[in-house]
Order: sequence, then structure tokens, then C-alpha cells
Amino acid sequence: MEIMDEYKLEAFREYFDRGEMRRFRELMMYYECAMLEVKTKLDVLNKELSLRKSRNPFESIKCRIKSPESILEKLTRRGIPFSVDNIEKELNDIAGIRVICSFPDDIYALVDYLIEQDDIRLVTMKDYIKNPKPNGYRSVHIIVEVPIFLTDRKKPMRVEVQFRTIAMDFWASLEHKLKYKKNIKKAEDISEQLFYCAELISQLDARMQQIRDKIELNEGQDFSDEGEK
Ligand code: 0O2
Repeated sequence: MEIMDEYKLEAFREYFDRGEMRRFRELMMYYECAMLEVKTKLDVLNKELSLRKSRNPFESIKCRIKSPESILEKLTRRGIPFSVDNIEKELNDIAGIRVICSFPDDIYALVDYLIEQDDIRLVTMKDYIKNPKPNGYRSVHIIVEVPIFLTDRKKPMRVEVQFRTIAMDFWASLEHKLKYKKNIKKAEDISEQLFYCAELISQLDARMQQIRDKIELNEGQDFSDEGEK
């Protein structure tokens, strides 16, 4: 997990006085706690479902706290004045979790199990699998609010969770790398090729899911809850 060290905080020293710096560190600590809460919930679901269904609903899980440079960049890009209050009020992705699943339907099952929990509040859901971005990007992004229990109070905090399949993550990682190769970025045929690859990947995901369904049917294994009764 990425910890916000002194070196990274340098980016903020010219904007914040000592008091604001202290409040900023405190806020980041709250986000870290909220991120751990949600990660634990997902780990618990993964363990329970692995035992019940003999396979992991997710392959890996990564957590990160948004870097001070990215926070600064996002607020500046949106024309929002830079302050600790605005960071908390305006940004939903300070605490971020990325869950990499094997199959698309595992994504929807995990989202449902997570948002059904009674201390979780779904703030927003963006389904870029059903509605991919124009460049072909696919993923499900949810913002959830989870309470953290401090010494003297309970504080609701927002966490972004991105769910992707291995194939979607493969595409997004390479596309992200290529985006920063500026001379390539502008070439139209590159965008078209990336879009085409995203379509292929989506077909691949659907095919792999069909193969899994066939195997499970052959094994007489019904993975739905009905089949377990
Ligand atoms: P990082 O370091 O990953 O956090 P925004 O675009 O951020 O102003 P919003 O509504 O927050 O607005 O964006 P959205 O659509 O929910 O997605 C934000 C995050 O999704 C990005 O984070 C990426 O991680 C990922 N993402 C979205 N679109 C793409 C895409 O086209 N390609 C790739 N590779 N990833 C994408 P950040 O903010 O970029 O940074």
C-alpha cells in the first residue's frame, strides 16, 4: 500500500501553513482507514465466496492514496480553490481500490454483495462495461461511503473502487502507458487500434466466461446461489 511520505508532501508545503498541513495529514489518515475498511470487506467476500464456489471472485486487489501532485492537478483542472476542505468536499477518489476479477459477472456479484452491506452507502456507480468510454475503456467504478470509528466520533468517508477483469486491466494499463508517449497520442489510427483492441478484449472476456459456464455445467456445478441449496 502506498503511504504518503514526507517527500511526497513537499508538493503542498508552499500552499499550506502548519495548521493546514496537520489537517491534511489527518484527512489522509482518515482516507487510509476507510480504504482499509473497504479492502477488508472485499477480502472477506473473496474468502467466503472462494470457499463456497472453489474459485476466487477476484485475482488481485490494489490500494492507493492519491498523490499530492494528482490532488493538486485535479482541483486546478476543475478550477476549484485549493484547501483541505475542498479536497474532502470535492474529490471522491482520494482513497482508491482496484479489484481485478477473472470474469465480468464476478464484478457485478462483488459490487452487489458490497453495496448491500448495511454500513456501506453507494454514492455513485459508473458502469463503463455496459457503457464503455469512447476510447474503449471498460471498468465499473463505484464511490462508496463507509464509516470509520475514531476515538471520539464516527466519520463517514468516501472510497472509490474500480472493478476490472484481467483483460480490461491489461488494456487499461497499456493504454495508460501509451497516453504519456505524447508523439503517439495524437495519431488517429493509434486511437482506432486501441479501440479495436478494447473490442477484442471484451469479446475475449465474454468467450472465457462462456467456457467457464460450460465447464461448470459439465462438472454439475451450479455457481448460482440457487444451485447450492
Ligand atoms: P489515478 O492515478 O488512476 O487515480 P476525472 O477524469 O478523473 O476528472 P472522474 O469522474 O473521477 O473524472 O473519472 P472516472 O471516469 O471515474 O475515472 C477516473 C479513473 O479511472 C482514472 O484515474 C483512471 O484510473 C481510470 N480511467 C478512466 N478513464 C480511463 C481511460 O480512458 N484509460 C485508462 N487507462 N484509465 C482510465 P486518474 O484520475 O486518471 O488517476
